[in-house]
Amino acid sequence: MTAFPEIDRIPFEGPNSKNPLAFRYYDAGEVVEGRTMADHLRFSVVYWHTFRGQGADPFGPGTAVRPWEDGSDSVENAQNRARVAFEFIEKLGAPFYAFHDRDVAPEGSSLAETNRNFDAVVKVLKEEQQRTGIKLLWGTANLFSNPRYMHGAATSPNCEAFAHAAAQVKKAMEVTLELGGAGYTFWGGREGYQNLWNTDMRRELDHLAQFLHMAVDYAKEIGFTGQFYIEPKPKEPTKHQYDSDAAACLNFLRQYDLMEHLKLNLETNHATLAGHTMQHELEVAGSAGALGSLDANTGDLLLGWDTDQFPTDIYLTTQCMHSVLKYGGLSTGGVNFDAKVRRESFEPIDLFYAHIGGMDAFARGLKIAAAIRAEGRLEGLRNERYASWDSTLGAEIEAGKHSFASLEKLMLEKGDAAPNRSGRQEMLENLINTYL
Ligand code: XLS
Ligand code: NI
Ligand code: NI
Repeated sequence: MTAFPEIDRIPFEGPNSKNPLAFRYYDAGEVVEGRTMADHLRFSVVYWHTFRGQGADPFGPGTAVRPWEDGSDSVENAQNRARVAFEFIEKLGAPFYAFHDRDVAPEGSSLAETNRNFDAVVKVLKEEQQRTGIKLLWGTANLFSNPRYMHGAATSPNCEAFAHAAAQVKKAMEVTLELGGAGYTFWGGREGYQNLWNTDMRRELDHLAQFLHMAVDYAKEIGFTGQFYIEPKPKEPTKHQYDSDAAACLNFLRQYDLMEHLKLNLETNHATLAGHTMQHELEVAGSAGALGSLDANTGDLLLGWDTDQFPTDIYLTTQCMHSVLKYGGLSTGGVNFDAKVRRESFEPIDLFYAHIGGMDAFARGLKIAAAIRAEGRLEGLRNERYASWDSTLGAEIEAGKHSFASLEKLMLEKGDAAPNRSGRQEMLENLINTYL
């Protein structure tokens, strides 16, 4: 049985190709800055959008045509879907995938039954991983869909919701270990608040930290050495999510002594919802040594929610890959397409077009970023902007050899600071455009 009989493995055909089912820039084996594109980009397909998304919106039901679905919530249907997913990922040529526990298998009437359903599908995932060589980028648990988590999971005022979430994450970590996952992600689904009159923020944050410490402890206990990630998002589903942006996550991790255990999984549309650019978030995480993985997508300029569109903007992917290269590359992380096809793009083949476009956009971004770095003009001009810090005075201040008193003495003698230099913003923006 094949779900995509008309599609072969997506080939690389180069920039002149007119074939919409071919890569024009993503050539897995091409070497950039000493590593293959496949190794730099570590593309990953998400199960929740690509195999569970139905195209529903608040105004109408799903539109997606998925001929392999039998319409039931059975384990058999879930197992069959898993095989279809691997056929898709293999034909696309992405080396990784990512899933939530509840994406892959149906929830039963008790936790024990749910775990049995999960195991039955994990068996197929494992077989398919072995058959295809496709690997798990990260696993995660859905701690936000079931009504028991209406007030949050780790931050719920109901301690049994917390306990249930703990049991769920324990199982999801065991499965991630069994499938050889390179990481495990915590995205705070409903870990936030709708209203501060009914919220004990300090207590909720303490609980969230306790929860993450339990996960760290359990990883040690079972020998899971994959990377933990925390994924910032400012709002949706709650009005205010605690992990609102990279800076808030870093502050939380530092406050609760978790910095060494978690890195950040940054998502473009979450950055923009927070009023930041993705580049800003990448710099915040990267400069703190906490850049872990990317949830690659994009929002819509005119829509104010998490539209999770496939990234096609070369300027954006150039910024992403420039920061990734600058901070030493994605080691355990990847470029994970947390993106969904539009409701109007309802045919199975649209899933291919969407991912091919995203992969090509990132491959181009990688090549452009590498070209910028190879020429070094941008870096040179930026360093020049800070040249005063390499002078005697700058170096002395940086080395901690000055105080307010010594600097006051100096400035009283000089009378005023040396003139500033132009920031050259427009010139640098023009420079970047010469590489596009
Ligand atoms: C939702 C998040 C979610 C995480 C995984 O907005 O992006 O999909 O990536 O739980
Ligand atoms: Ni995400
Ligand atoms: Ni999202």
